[in-house]
Amino acid sequence: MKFIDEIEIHVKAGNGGPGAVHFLHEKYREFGGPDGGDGGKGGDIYLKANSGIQTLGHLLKKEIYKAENGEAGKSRNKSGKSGEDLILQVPQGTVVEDADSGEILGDLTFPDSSFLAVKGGKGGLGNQHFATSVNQAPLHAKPGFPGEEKFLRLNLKLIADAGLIGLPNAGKSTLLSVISKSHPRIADYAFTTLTPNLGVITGDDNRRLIVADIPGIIEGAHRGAGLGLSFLRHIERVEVILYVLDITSVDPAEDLRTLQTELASYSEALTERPVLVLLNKMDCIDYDSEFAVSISEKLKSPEFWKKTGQVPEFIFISAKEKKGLEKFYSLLFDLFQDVSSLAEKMLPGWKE
Ligand SMILES: Nc1nc2c(ncn2[C@@H]2O[C@H](COP(=O)(O)OP(=O)(O)OP(=O)(O)O)[C@@H](O)[C@H]2O)c(=O)[nH]1
Ligand SMILES: [Mg+2]
Repeated sequence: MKFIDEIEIHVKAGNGGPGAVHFLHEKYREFGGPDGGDGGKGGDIYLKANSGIQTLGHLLKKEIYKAENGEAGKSRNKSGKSGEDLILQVPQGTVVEDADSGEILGDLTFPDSSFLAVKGGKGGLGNQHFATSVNQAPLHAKPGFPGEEKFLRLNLKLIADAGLIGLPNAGKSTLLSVISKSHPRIADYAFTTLTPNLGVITGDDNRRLIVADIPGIIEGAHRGAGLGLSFLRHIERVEVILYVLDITSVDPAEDLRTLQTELASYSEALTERPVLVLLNKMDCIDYDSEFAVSISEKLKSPEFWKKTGQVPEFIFISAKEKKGLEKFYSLLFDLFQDVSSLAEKMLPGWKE
């Protein structure tokens, strides 16, 4: 199924059924009173978070989603059957907006959370209600009320604790594949990853963190270069940013600057999150080479970080050879000491 993370849907709840006009006919009682029952209520439409679904693509199938109408009232004061509710399954992390006003209506982040999108109309009253002392045989009943109708914009924001941010080819997907059971596509060319991947890291004490791997970001991404920045929505809610740099690049520190600038142009708030810097592909150079030392010096200097005001930890790793990962885990889990991991709230409902 194609990964679709933003769609608009048209939803229409069921109409209420009409009330009935009916009179009691019984043996020996030819002119019994009015006994027309009420119409049934129209079905509601709910959106429900389902951890087994990863995209909104399946909702592109229909032009309009309609819940069932209520049935008409019956004789003998019997109400019509209510229309059945319609439940649309969406991935966890779906944000619901009114497409016309832009108002945020709901956020389906928690497992099995559900949201009443449109309400079915009430059924009309049957003629049983309209008998009066002057009119004991009312010939009218009420029609049902129409069901609500809305255009909704659904926006998927994946749920993750930490997000991998890097230029294309830095090794983000390779890293995700070695720290979790996730199997993202990995290749030696830019923009291998076209849609986000999630993986779960399990720490020594069995604490878990969800890590998101997203497509690579290049200079000018905020103006649409490369794959643009829209994928950053998937890390909007992460607690920690993990910058992945390729140590074999001409100037990894400059790469980091590019990433910071792009991130800031998407959301200043994102740049205020705690950061870890991962210098990947260390199997390709010596730790004590002049180059490695000069990068370390740069990343240690408060001058480099003066905009954010915090000098983050950085670690040399090799995703390919699984080196430096222990230190990475310990620093990462340390950052989550005071914040609760979303994974803890989401799992076990969430499937890797
Ligand atoms: N030598 C070496 N190569 C690595 C390492 N990590 C990743 N690679 C290689 O770098 C290339 C790119 O890796 P990916 O994991 O696809 O990179 P990515 O950052 O996900 O790239 P995009 O999805 O295009 O943004 C692949 O050929 C990997 O095998 C590493 O630690 N050492
Ligand atoms: Mg990738």
